Amino acid sequence: MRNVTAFIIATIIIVGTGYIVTKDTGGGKFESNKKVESIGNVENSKIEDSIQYVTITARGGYSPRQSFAKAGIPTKIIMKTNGTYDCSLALAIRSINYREMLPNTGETIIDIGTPKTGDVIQGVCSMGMYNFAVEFR
Ligand SMILES: [Cu+2]
Repeated sequence: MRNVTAFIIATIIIVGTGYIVTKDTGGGKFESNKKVESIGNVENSKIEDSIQYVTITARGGYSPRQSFAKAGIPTKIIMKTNGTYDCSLALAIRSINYREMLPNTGETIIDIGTPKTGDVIQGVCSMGMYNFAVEFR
């Protein structure tokens, strides 16, 4: 298990480096923490006890791929998996130095602090082929 984990981390680092150079061709209109015009109209967040939760499902990619949430509120991302066995489990959110393997089934809560207006949180799988972005407005 330790070897597998090391391999995945190495993959993330190698692929992640290439990703920075080549950029994303699928949805690549956004960059982390830079102001963008708009990256979609899906709102997948709820506020409970003054904390905003943004829910992203990981299975064969991330859903919704592009969504928005409110700026200025302490925010956590809930990564949901349910029988997920593809590489969307190997998640990196570079702007907060997050790199983890999600469980095959479960919910993983990631604290992203309090985003400012225009911030974009971008997650990417270890191979760089799946991604999601949440814009804070
Ligand atoms: Cu992948």
